Amino acid sequence: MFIHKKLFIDNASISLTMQAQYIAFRRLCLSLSRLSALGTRKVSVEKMVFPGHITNFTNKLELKKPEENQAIPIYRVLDKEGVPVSEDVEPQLEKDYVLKAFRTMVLLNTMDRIMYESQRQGRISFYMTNYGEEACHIGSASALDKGDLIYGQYREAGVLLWRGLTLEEMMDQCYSNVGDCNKGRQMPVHYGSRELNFSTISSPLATQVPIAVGSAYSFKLARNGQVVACYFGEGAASEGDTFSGLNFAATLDCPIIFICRNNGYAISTPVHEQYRGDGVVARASALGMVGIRVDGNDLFAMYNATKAARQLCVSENRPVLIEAMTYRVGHHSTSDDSSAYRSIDEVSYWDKKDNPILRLRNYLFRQGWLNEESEKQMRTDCRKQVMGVFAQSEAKKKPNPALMFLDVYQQMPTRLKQQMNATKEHLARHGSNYPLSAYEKFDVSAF
Ligand SMILES: Cc1ncc(C[n+]2csc(CCOP(=O)(O)OP(=O)(O)O)c2C)c(N)n1
Repeated sequence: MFIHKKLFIDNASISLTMQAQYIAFRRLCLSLSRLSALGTRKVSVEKMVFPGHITNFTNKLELKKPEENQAIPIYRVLDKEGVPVSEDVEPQLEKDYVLKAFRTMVLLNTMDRIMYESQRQGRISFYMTNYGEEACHIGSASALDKGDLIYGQYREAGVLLWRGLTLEEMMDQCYSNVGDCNKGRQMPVHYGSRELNFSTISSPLATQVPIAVGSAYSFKLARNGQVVACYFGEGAASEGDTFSGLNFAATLDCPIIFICRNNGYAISTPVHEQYRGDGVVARASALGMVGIRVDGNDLFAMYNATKAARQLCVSENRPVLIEAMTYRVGHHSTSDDSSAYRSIDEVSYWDKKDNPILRLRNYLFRQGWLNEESEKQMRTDCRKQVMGVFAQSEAKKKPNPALMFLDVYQQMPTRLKQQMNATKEHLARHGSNYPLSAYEKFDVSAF
């Protein structure tokens, strides 16, 4: 017979095994504002029945309907005209920062237009634009620390641009030329940068989420004061990996900010076919995580929310989920024609009436920090800059084809070496059938 040591809490006695669960769950309960009153309430024997749960019994048969909960509101600082929504939330950010943010948004938009056209002309194989999501990227990225590690999905080029990835590095990646960080191996827009702490993007949706949590856990153990930021779309949020990642982050108390870009569509799938609940942020409290829904078209709101989330992550080792409400103004990718599944009027509203770049532009004009002339100059400069780099990237050769055999493993296995040598011999005999002039020399001497 086992005799459990007893712990007495307000007349209730629970076993030691339950004690640990009790403490963990009580901490969680205390953190949720709607349950905060429990902190002072007496816990009776009847309440402590099931491991890890503290709540009342009820004799009222009530099926909980989610529609009875109020939808979580959207935090915003500027309205869609670029006017602060109230005097108390007047953005406190400095002129230099705001102008730099605006310029980065315009630069991203300019690059998108040129690269999109480039794909239409068959100069690159694929492209994905960031139209409509510029403030979501720049607002969040600018609130992070340089040492924070970022995992992205594929539609976060603005985050990289803000971090300092050069236009040249981006275009080289899209052209899969010698300057490409992936050595020409991945599709366009799959950027990455070790120097900028941005983990290389890969296509399978949501796989970055649990990996990002692992990194955040290692940051926690290292106590390095850094956080991880992990971006994903609301479509990717339906993947099993997203649930696993969020749940691990919550139970392991990881310093990670999840930034879900809810842009209304996952290719042709609208959100009403993606989920039935209150979007993605409602899942935060279900998992014991802090959450906030933000107007993703509002640079200031994104900045403030990310900054606050970061502070909480660092000071309390708690994950935060930010749901950024935005709209995918462009097609999903160059392989998509979105007019097949959504109206031109709908797109036009978000492009012309509630657009993050226009909103910030209006704010800057009102502040007297930008005018017609300086804006025109800025746009001309951005275009010149993009076109200059574009021409350079296009002129560069493709990488040494032998590189396709490198980095499969850290050390090249014998069989792979044999395949590489066989390819070399094959090209020596049949090279005229391949576009070798566009490539650097097939060279195996380096490895
Ligand atoms: C595991 C997996 N399933 C399906 C796909 C195909 N796919 C690529 S993008 C995409 C839609 C993703 O939508 P969302 O996460 O909302 O991001 P958005 O494109 O709107 O930015 C799908 C289904 C994939 N890449 N990986």
